[in-house]
Amino acid sequence: MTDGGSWFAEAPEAGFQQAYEVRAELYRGRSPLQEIVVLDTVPFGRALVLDGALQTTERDEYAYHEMLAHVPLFAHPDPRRVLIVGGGDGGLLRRVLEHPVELAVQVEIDQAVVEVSRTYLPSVSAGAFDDPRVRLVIGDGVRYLAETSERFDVILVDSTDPVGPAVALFGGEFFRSAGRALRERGIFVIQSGSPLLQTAQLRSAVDQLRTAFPIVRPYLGMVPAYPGILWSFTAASAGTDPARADPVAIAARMARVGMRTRYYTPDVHGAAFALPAFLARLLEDPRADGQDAPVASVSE
Ligand code: AG3
Repeated sequence: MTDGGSWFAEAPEAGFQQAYEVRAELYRGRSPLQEIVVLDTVPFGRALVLDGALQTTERDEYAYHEMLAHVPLFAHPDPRRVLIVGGGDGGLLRRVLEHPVELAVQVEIDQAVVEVSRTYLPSVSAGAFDDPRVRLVIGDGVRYLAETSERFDVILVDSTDPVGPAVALFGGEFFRSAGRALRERGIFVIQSGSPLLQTAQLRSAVDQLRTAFPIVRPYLGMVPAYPGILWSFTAASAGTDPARADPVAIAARMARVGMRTRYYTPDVHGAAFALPAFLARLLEDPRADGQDAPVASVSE
C-alpha cells in the first residue's frame, strides 16, 4: 500500500472486496439510468464503473470480451448476423467484428455509457462503433428481443450484475425471446457472474436457461478486475453444443482472418467448459448446498 493513495473497492455487502489503487478520477456523471465513473487505477489502467460495480478496464478487458465473443462465434460454423445486448463500452463489439460477420446489431440501453467509453476508454472499442457492419440501437434489449422479427446466428448478453434493471436479462422470458430470435444452429451466451461469489444468481440463470434451451453449457474465464477473478459465462442453444468445437478447425479459421488474441485459443475454448467438481454439482444437482465450495457465496 502506498501512503496517501486512494483506493477503489466495490460495495462491502458482498463480504468480500478487492481494492485497486486509484491515481485519479477522470470522469463522474449521472445518466438518467445510472452513475458513471471512470477511474485511472494503478493495476488496471482506466476502469469504467457503473453504479459502483466495475465493468471493464483497459488492461484486462480482453480476457472477458474474447471469451464472451470468440467461444460462441467459433462454436458456430458460419456466424453472419450477431446481436449484442448491452456492452456499451464496445469491447465485445470489437471482438465480434474480428470475425467475417455481415451485421452486428448492438442494443445498449444507456447512450451515455457509449459516449463516456468512447471518450475515456477509446482503446476498448478501438473504432468498432465506426465499422459499417454495425447498427447501434439505443434501447431496452428485453423489449427489442421480444418485438424483433430479425434473426441472428449468435446473440450475446454483455450486462451488468443481475441486480436492479439488469434482472430481466437473466429471466426465462427474455431467454425464450432470445431462443426465438436465433436462426437454426444459433448460439446464445450471457455473462453469468462470479462462480464463487454469486452462485445463487449463476444457478438461477442456468435453471432459467434450461427452461428455454435444450443445451446449456456454463464455462469459465479469468477476469482479474472482477470480484473473485474467476468469471462465468453460459452458452445455450437448440442444437449446437458450444463446447464441442474442433481446435484444428478453429485454428484454421483464426489463421484465415489473421486473428491475434491474448486470452482465447482453440485449446482454451474446450478447457473453459471443464468445471471443478463442486461447481458442476452445484449446477447439476438441485440438492447441492454449496457447502463444499472454497468460499462462502455472498449471494444467498
Ligand atoms: N459486464 C459484466 C460486469 C459484471 C462485473 N460485476 C462486478 N464488478 N460486480 C461488463 C461489461 C463489459 N463490457
